[in-house]
Amino acid sequence: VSKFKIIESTLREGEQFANAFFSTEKKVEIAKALDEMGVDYLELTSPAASEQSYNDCKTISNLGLNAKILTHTRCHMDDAKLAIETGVDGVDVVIGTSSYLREFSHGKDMEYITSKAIEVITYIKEQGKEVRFSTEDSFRSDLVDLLSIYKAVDKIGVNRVGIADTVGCANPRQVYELVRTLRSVVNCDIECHFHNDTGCAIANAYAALEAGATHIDTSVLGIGERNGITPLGGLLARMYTADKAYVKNKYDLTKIRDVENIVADAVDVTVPFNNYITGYCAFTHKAGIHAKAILNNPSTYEILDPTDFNQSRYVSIGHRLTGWNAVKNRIEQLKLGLTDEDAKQVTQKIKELADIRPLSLENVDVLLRQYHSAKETSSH
Ligand code: HCA
Ligand code: CU
Repeated sequence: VSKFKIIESTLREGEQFANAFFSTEKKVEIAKALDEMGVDYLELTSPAASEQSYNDCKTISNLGLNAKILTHTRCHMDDAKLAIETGVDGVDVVIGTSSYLREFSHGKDMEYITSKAIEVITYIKEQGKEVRFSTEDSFRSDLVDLLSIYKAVDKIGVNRVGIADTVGCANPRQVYELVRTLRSVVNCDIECHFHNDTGCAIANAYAALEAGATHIDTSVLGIGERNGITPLGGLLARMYTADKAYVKNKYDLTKIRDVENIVADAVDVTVPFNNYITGYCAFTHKAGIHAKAILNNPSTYEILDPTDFNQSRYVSIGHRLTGWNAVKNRIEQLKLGLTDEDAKQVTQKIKELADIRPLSLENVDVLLRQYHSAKETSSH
């Protein structure tokens, strides 16, 4: 699982998010920020979508970023030609293969799809560019159809084949099985794209990697069509947990928050409270028992080390679940020099007050200081 590549699709799938409208300047800013983080590829909206989309592919290809620049097109020669004109490093080609898409979208049969795929892939390769071929709605496509088309494109030298859970219906076990099967049929790399309609987008990405996939599509904060896809931050959290050294070495994890802020701002949303790594409570510890252990050794209740992500840990103490060890720690931070017995007493006071209303850290500090000075006065 440790070796994997990220195809960052905020500038393609992310543009399909309800609120997204990216100016050229904003795209450039996002592209640079993602590049600094070290993502392997940036995927851009098809140049066939609009004139600005076409120009933006050119602009971003010319930035001289480390990340490879891809654009994402339908499986059409016209689109492929436009893509090549823009100077991108590669093209992610997609076509629908499920019966839904064949009936209600493009209306083509598998024979036609296969011959088109071969024509388009051959052309892109002849231009010296990287090419991926993916089937939209893979999990509701016929397995025999899928494997035969992937086999055909692998044989003519496609760089990657892609699996897409377009509607977010797949679960990790199904993903593992499909990728495993595909792994035994093709030699090329395998890219996976997971929508999050039913909450499996990160778990599915992980299962895909376990089964032999090599590339995962992400977007910042998971933005995309409907409720989006595998979020970049969440995938990094998952992969950090699987192989910390590899992930820390390859990606600049301290930049996640900046990238998310740029994108959140651009699409007019706030970072969710429970977001992976950057949600406001992602490193807040509350229960007295947790707080005590955290103060002794953070790993007791933290799988992610906040400092690796340039985040800080917060131990919350102004509430009824608080414990005297955490309160004592705050007393020490304030250099108030109270005894354990004092800490226990003042903790009881905090609990009494917090049963009526939650206290801010400032409220708690005032209480600790009052206790301290009351004690000083009485001892003189
Ligand atoms: C879409 C297309 C896509 C493509 C994924 C891919 C999907 O429906 O907008 O290229 O692998 O989810 O199927 O985003
Ligand atoms: Cu998608």
